Amino acid sequence: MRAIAEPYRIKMVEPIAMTTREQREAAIRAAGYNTFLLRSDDVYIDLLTDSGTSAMSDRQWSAMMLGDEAYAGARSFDHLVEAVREHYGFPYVCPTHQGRGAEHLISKILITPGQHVPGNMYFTTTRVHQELAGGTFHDVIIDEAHDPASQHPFKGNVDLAKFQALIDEVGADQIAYINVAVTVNMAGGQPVSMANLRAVRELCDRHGIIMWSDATRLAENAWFIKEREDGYAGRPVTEIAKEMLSHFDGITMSGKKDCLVNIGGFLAMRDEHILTKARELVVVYEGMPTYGGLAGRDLDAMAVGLREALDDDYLAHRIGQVRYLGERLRDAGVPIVQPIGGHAVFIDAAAFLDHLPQDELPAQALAAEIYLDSGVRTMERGIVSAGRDADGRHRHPKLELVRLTIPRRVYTNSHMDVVAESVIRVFERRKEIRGLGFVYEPPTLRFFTSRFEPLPTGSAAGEDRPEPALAHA
Ligand code: P61
Repeated sequence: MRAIAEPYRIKMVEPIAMTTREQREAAIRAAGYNTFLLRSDDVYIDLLTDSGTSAMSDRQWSAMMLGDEAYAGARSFDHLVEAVREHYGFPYVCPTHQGRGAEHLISKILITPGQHVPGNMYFTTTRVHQELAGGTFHDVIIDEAHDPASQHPFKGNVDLAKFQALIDEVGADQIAYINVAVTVNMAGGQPVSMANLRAVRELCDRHGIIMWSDATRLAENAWFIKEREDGYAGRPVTEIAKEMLSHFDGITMSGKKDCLVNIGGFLAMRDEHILTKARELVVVYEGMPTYGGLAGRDLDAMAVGLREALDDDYLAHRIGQVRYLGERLRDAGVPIVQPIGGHAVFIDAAAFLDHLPQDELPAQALAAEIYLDSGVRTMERGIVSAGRDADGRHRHPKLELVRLTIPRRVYTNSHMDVVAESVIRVFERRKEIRGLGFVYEPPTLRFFTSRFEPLPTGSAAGEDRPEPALAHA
């Protein structure tokens, strides 16, 4: 196979600082062992998220200079609408400050309290907004998605039998809509196949159910369809993406991912009534319907980035870079979620730290340990992220993961080498790693701001182990 180099050259650089082990020890202690609470200045390679961390192109920066900052009716809005119509195929757009702004609006619009919302695995902000609107989330993803070792090529697929069972149980009129994420973040950046989207559409049509999408990483999903699904190999991603989106009634979008911008999001849809309701709400929560909490320049940057993210050469490198890191880890025996996903490599922390029970927060502990080793910042995606159920008990997700998230167009494969070496080093001395306990826990989205402390030495599973000190508000 031929090497794939970055399909861009570097015109501006941002120096990053190296830190000493001593500095990192002080920094992680001050952050309560939560990588979200580290200062960016204390981080060497930042793989916390691919959200809002993309490098923009020269074309995006020049579009920003032409942004129209009129309070109402700005032409920057028209540019976004044109791009969405051309590439996503939706006639109507309502901008929001970021993805969760769009999730907030659509949850309020489509959910009547008491209704149910199936989806292909939960996402933190998505589920919170569904619950705040009075809905109940149901996971209808295929079982393979919960198994880190399963090699299923489309682990994001909806399990049609689970979806049908929910319809039979609660009745189609009690289902507000189905939310299909492309790709599925919490499953490891796993894609949904075109065949599955077609089948879900059929089921929705049969029962009169709205089919919505969290299209945050739609370009990456389209790339996987091109690579893995029969009949799509020779086709441009622009075509595949448009076909994917043709199955949906509308989408919520976090532009911070596959629109290659640092801030922004939107709702896009076919139904004028939903647009009218979105406009009524957006003026309350975000801003005028033509800017939705963004500056005109942000809308212009998003319109350009939306197109760039659908470029085949860009995606070949993007997905290739994530795979490069994943394969280095896998070849060294580090347990990771397979197949390697679109935006991140996910370490199976339960297998990596198999001496720690889930209640000792293995993924949180591993993220802290990787930071200590090299200054590489990663993110917990396990029991801490899953939060508590309605009865106040910890949810115990099947996946206990650490996410190494690759920002778009930011790092080179030399950075990936440094990351791989660090994780492998930590893996070699994994038995020394201790668990963590909560010392502060907020009531919602706790992973962002919780604080932890190391559990005492010798508190390994099976021994006399103190309960983590919980301070649930
Ligand atoms: C991330 F730790 N993702 O992956 P907003 N849908 C999907 C997302 O991935 C997503 C949003 C909606 C982030 C940022 C983040 O628990 C966390 O523009 C599939 O961030 O509002 C965001 O879009 C929301 C990190 C969000 C988290 C929630 O890093």
